Amino acid sequence: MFSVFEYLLIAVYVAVLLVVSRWIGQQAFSWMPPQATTEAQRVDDLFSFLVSIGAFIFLGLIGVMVYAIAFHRAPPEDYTEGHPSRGDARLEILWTATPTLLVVWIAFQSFNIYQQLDILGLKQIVHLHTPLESAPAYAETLSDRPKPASETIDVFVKQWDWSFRYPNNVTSNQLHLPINRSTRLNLQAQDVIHGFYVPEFRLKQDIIPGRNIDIVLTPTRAGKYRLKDSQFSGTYFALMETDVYVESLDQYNQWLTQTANSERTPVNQAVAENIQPPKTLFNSGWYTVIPAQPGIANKRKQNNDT
Ligand SMILES: [Cu+2]
Repeated sequence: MFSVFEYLLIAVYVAVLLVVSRWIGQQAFSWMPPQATTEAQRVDDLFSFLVSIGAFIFLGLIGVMVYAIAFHRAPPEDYTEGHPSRGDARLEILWTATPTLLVVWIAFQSFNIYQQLDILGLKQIVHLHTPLESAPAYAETLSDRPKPASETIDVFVKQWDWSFRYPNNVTSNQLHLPINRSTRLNLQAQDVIHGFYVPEFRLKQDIIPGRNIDIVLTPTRAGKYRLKDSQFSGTYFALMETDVYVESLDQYNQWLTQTANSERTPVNQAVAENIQPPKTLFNSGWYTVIPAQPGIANKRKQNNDT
């Protein structure tokens, strides 16, 4: 069917493609914001691998098309049909098995990384619905806790404000995280669904009212980041951003003691916007939730005020 030369050509082409698609896969790391957690590295490794596969398939197909157009072009005025090609069982098996194996492997890899991330994964959902377990539900939620973390920070979110309660009972509107230590964030929403999302952390977790949702993360890169709300949560949703500081343990502890000794009222952008007169003459009259004033910082009242 093929000449030796053609087999050689295909082999060289595949080898070049492997090198080029691997290079493109490496480039994928620079398309993302910096990696600031160990979790981000796992996610980016998978992404880079998927980009490599995508590049290999894309360039492979383009190459075959260009080859066909360049060397197997029909002569002018030739409108006859091409060589019929059907019923090749080997080919059928090859092009069914290859993508199937690839997709199964990607699914397995993704699931594996998802489990390693230790966010509220399938593991826990499946667990909760297993009737064979006789332990009471409250014991189960305790044993279901993900891997131990050296810090636990409570995150309270409401329309439209983030607040964080630290182990020494300090409450602040800023998220400070010690570097290279695993930290558990216990996420609690008061009103509607919000979402915890820091692009540099590569973790995104919905926060559902009435449920305590944990995520465990290990920051690896000092710096200032931006926490964004990933779920549309009403009128002042766009203002639901706050600063995240990843710093050394010393700086973190220093900040904690400093904040514990200063009592100040945090500024709430949503409240500030809400009391401003409307900027247009047209009043839609649409209903909106009036944003609540933030509680005084460092008082343990932010959980239940409305
Ligand atoms: Cu929100």
